[in-house]
Amino acid sequence: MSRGLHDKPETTPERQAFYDKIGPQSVAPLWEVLSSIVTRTPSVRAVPHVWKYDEVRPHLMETADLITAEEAERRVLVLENPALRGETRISDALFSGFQLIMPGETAGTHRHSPCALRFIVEGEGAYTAINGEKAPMKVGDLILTPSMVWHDHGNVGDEPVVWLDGLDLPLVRYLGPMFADLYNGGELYPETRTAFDNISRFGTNMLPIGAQFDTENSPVFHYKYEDTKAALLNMHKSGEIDSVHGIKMQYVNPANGGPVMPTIGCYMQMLPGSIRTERYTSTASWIYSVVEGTGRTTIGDTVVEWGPRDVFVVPGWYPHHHEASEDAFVFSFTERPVHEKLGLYRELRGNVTQ
Ligand code: 1HN
Repeated sequence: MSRGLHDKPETTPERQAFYDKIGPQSVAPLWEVLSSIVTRTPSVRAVPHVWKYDEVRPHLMETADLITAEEAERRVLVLENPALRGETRISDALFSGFQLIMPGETAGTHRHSPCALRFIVEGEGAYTAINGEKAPMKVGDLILTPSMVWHDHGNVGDEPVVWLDGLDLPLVRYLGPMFADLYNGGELYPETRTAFDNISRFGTNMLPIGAQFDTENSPVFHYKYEDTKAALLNMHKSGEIDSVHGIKMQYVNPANGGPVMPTIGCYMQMLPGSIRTERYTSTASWIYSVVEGTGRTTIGDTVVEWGPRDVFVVPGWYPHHHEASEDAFVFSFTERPVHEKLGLYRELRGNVTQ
């Protein structure tokens, strides 16, 4: 841990006796803790880690025999940061987990104040319905369920479907404003619009005349991988490659050009084969989910090897750089928009030291 504002004063017996005396009144000396709290640079609790899909998948498939999606409400295996076991989080501010839905199952309609994204990892034939509008899932698609929108999932296909959930749950728990309801005590929200309506209205570089927006959530809640990948591949043809990010695009809210939800930003990047990026260090944490390709990422002193469907976490202020062994497409999400809104965001590019 980096040194703080001052050297912690010695805890003499006389001082300890004083602290013991004042403790019962719920008061404590700041100078005993100041150096460990106000550090020169971030002291993040989460550690770098990779979850290999081939190792997690058998456990996930076993859950299908253990509990139904209905009984579980959401059949999710949480990706718990090894340094934060039991805290239901992948990084200090974010939640992530793999969710499984089997053919014929539904996961009922509910809503909650934490916002969520799903990034589709395996299978076809499932959907998420948002306020009664279905978003049919394909591998690599991004589907958003912003704060307090009604959502349910179903699988009308004939194979298991798995996606990665990402939520700002730890952040909302910390701040306090947690709210959640079941739709009509457990009913399914009725179908309101045809599938892909949100994309037609808001996701084709056009907006309905008179459109007005009263939230920071993107009115597009489904971003198809075929479109995302086509954009990155075409950009690659220009030959312009960012030394830190390769070719990296942010999914945006077409109403304001900002992140797709107020607390979570989502990105897709192409790392052309044999690239070695320069180091990137940011105050925010990043959760990466590999769609295609193989490579490795060095996060501080930790090296993680990755391939399709693997997930890894880069906690805040860890320098990291990527090496791709073949053309790779990697999705990521981050609480960076929160840092930016609070005026706390910082980043370093390359081998600068702080
Ligand atoms: C949730 O509602 C979903 O709707 C997924 O699919 C994961 C994790 C924590 C709290 C609520 C979903 C969740 C969740």
